[in-house]
Amino acid sequence: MSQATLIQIGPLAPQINSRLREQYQAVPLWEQPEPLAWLREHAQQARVAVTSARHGITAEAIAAMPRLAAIVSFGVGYDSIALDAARARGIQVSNTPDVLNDCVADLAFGLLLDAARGIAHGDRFVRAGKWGRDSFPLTTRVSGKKLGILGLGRIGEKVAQRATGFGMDIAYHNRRARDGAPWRHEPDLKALAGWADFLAVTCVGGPETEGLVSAGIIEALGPKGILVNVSRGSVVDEDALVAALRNGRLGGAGLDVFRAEPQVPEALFALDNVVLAPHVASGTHETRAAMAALVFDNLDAFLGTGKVITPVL
Ligand code: 8YV
Repeated sequence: MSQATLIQIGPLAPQINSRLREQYQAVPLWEQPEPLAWLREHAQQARVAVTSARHGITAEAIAAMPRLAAIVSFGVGYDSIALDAARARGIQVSNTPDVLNDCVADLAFGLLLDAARGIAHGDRFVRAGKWGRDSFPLTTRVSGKKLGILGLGRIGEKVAQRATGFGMDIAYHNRRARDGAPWRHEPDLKALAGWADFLAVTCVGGPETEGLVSAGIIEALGPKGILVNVSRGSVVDEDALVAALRNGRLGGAGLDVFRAEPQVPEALFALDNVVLAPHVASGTHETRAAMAALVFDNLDAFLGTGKVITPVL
């Protein structure tokens, strides 16, 4: 029975897949008809699993690899990785922080601008030949407005910096105020939503933030408010969001993430006050290359020294 030492959980970009296969003899788990059974039979010696924020890794898969010592993930989010199972076994987990901050913040700001100013809506209007026949509605000013940030981490901070250039008044909600952050900390998320014109969600995903943007928070943001989410769909009560957007209790939304990707609530397709993106905030050539480089740096560091360089655990 042949044994693999490096398992790749799910497909990444083709160049990454081939480099993993050729240089590290990685076995593509997704090509096995019964992945868990395959792991139990062929991954008893596996030391490393490579995955991504999208594919994650389950507690069952971890349990099926008794010698697993490192999980190297492509992406900053780790809500799809069974961290408790990894922690219990002392398995190192690495992600790709920092290298994507600028691009994620750029897209967050793009979604905000688009949802407020109707860029995609205007594009549809022009392409449909409506210019000259119908009038395009007035939109919402962005500069000088109030921006609330839910989760002032490394990405939230980049969003705040961009907002500074737009002359915005900025406040944020974290469980605790961040040392040295020049922006106002608001300990009550509902108060932040009630104050803000725009609420940008940039916190981590996972159980600690599940449903944080509830119906009540959406209500507080209100009929003129705009919600931007580049974090995880799980942070927002999606049913409440869709209902509020449909009946005008929320002004608009710019969304890069959804609860059950790639499924997007169909009710949103008909709404011109909503801008939809297919989870691409980090999806630029430059940032994806930097993320891939960090995956290989973590992999090489673990294989060479026994320690990953950007650990989550
Ligand atoms: C990734 C992401 O592109 O980094 C993350 O956590 O959500 C995205 O940047 C994607 O999920 C990688 O699988």
